[in-house]
Amino acid sequence: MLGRLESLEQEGLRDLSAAADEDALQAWKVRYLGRSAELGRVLDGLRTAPKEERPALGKRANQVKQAFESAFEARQQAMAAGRLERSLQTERLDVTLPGRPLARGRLHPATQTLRQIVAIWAEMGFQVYRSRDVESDAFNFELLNIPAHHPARDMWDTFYTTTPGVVLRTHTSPGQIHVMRERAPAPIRVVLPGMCYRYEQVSARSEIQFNQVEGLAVGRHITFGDLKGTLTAFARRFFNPDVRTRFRAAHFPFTEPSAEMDVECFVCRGSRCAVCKYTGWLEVLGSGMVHPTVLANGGYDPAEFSGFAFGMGPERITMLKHRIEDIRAFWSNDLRFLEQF
Ligand code: FA5
Repeated sequence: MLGRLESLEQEGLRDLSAAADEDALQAWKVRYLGRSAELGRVLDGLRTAPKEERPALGKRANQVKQAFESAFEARQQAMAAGRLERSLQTERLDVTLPGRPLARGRLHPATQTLRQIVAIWAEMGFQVYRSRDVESDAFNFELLNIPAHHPARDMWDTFYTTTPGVVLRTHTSPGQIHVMRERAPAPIRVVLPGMCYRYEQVSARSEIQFNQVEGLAVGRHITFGDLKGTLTAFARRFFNPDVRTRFRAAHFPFTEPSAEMDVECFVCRGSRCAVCKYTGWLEVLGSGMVHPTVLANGGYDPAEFSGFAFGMGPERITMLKHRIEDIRAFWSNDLRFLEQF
């Protein structure tokens, strides 16, 4: 029996070194260390062996078992190390290769300007108020002191809808009436950003769809001086701290008096160039003191209340700031243009 143990050990170790893969290794384990393995039967047979041979036989059988177990473990580890080494070779990853850059989205230049404008007004205590793009003729015109057939309607070429009396707003000014009716008789300081639509010939300066930022302040003692001071403070924050402004008389039916604000041309600093059309000034916005009729339409008594309003176009301001010559670039979706911002 001792002889059989010797040959079993040699056979087992030889078979183990011939096991080429994980399946073969497991089959080997079942065969040499499993429940019905020959070694187990030898150990079971010890009971029937002559008494004086039993200690030596038992000792040898245990040695063979331990030899099998440690050889199995070593073989298993070697196989795992081999697998790892192979996968490191075949699935090699070069961590020094430069990554692929992610394409990052960005805000449209008009949106960037719109947000910048709104942020400055918010800092100056003006709340942001949104009103609808689709308006009634009453809000877009009549309540703003522009009755039907009034010649001033020519200033706003309108997209009419198939529903009589419903239009796409031509400016953000109808928002003034909405805010006043909601807040009267409390004081108001709001800005109203939003898209406007005009049935116009598209040109380098004019689009049929563009943004405006409306502003409205209503209170008991608001003067034209407040209008000038507030709009100049805005221009200083938006353009540069020592920009010069000028107010030119203008006409809007919903403000009286009305004025357009120009800023000193920041290309030539007032010394006249092609950007400012050799005037030294750039037009930035329309403004004025809220007309008494409009105050009354909004629910404020014009004998007690006064206010100022203004409207500016972020696309035109962006054009001035970045010297963009054609407004059509904003909506033509040309990435070469958009990616510059
Ligand atoms: C108005 O629309 C008045 N509602 C502004 C106003 C509000 C005056 C409150 C007084 C009190 P105007 O038509 O000038 O005014 O337009 C105001 C601004 O919108 C212009 O200065 C310009 O920046 C922009 N804008 C007007 N038409 C276009 C257009 N077709 N394309 C791009 N921007 C335009």
